[in-house]
Amino acid sequence: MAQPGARSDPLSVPAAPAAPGASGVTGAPDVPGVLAPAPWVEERGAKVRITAVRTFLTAPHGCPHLIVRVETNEPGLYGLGCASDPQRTLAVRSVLDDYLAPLLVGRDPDDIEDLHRLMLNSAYWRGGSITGNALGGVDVALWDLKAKRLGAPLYSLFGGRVRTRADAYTHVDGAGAAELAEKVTAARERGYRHVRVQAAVPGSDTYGTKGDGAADARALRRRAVPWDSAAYVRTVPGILTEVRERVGEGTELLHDVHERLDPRQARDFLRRVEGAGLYFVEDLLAPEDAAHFAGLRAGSSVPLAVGELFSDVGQFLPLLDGPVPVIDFARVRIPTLGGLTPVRKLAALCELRGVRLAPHGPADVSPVAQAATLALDISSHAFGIQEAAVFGPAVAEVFPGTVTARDGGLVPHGTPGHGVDFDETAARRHPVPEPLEHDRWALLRNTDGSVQRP
Ligand code: GCO
Ligand code: MG
Repeated sequence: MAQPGARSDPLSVPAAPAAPGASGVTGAPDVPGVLAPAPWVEERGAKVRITAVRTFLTAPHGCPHLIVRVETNEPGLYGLGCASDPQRTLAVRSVLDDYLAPLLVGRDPDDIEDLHRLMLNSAYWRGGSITGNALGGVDVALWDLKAKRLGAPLYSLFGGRVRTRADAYTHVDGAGAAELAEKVTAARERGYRHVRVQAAVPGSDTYGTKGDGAADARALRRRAVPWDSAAYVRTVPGILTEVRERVGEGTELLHDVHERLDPRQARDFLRRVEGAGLYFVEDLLAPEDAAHFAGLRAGSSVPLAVGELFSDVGQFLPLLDGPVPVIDFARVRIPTLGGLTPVRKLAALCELRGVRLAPHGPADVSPVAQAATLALDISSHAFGIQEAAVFGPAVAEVFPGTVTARDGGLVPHGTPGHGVDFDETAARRHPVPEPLEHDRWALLRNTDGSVQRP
């Protein structure tokens, strides 16, 4: 792909070397290049220091992944994080290469809380997925590094295991109830007890529509077919209800609206889908309409999962507040929310408020982020259900240790750190696509020609 900023190496950009004495900080001669080290660093006499924060782009299954490697002066000791934001990959990479790497080189990697606050403050302005993913990539790498230093699996640092496996859901999509019920049954036979079901809507572009032949595929790529909310609300609840009738009880069915309804349509959708016995409906509304979740909860008993588009854990607070929370599942995406450090705090609050975690984990979350998420799932009483991507052999080659679902669940390896490594040589065989090639959903329009807001 094109490499803006004239990067010399298409895959790896080393951090700018710290100029000795560049900080001009007196009293910290053993921390060359570090601007204002933490006051206790000298006192502690820490031997391990960050020597580089490197970023790598790779797309072994077509979706761009941005991997962060925090390296140290101790031979072989490094941590790996995932900063993958498929919609803003290069901007996140710039935050890492141009801002966070120079800030971090020379520092003691042990003080994760301190470094997280320092990185957050360095942006001055708050929020946004670009800062969030960059921070999230470094944060997970620091946790991985700390666990490796201690020779412990990451979940041990979070209090240890509270379960042996994280139940996971897989995806099926298709044209109608008969086809979908067959696919749910097939997923069930592969061991999944939780299945997300997306149904095609005739005449409307939506998730679950693969198109029929090359002409359809081209139209879908251009998003030439509009999104039709009214048809979606009329059609999908009935299909989900029929799928439930066909598969019977015992398999949990989930559905993702991808934030594509307005509050009035969302109320109507919930009313129509009551009989489908869903495990949850995900993201009925765009984040801008989040104030309406209280009304949805008051009018329906269908469990709600919310938050995939949030880029700050604070956005969950109004939904968890009040006499009773208005959501059932917090849909956390660990890279976007700034990593494990803030998400663990949110998880603790969810536990206290009786809300479950339903971490985001489709194929745009790399195996590194998946493994970090799994460490939280396995150690938190708030855990509810994990979305699990099905990664192919090319992904497992780039990411040795990739966890794959078995019997409908994910089990961490128990090796030090989060347990997933990164093969730089294999990664080079999978260049990332051009920036606008990946996600064409942004081009989607409504039947009246207006832009469809996710
Ligand atoms: C999910 C998500 C994905 C998103 C994707 C965007 O629940 O799995 O909604 O389907 O579309 O993460 O990059
Ligand atoms: Mg989603």
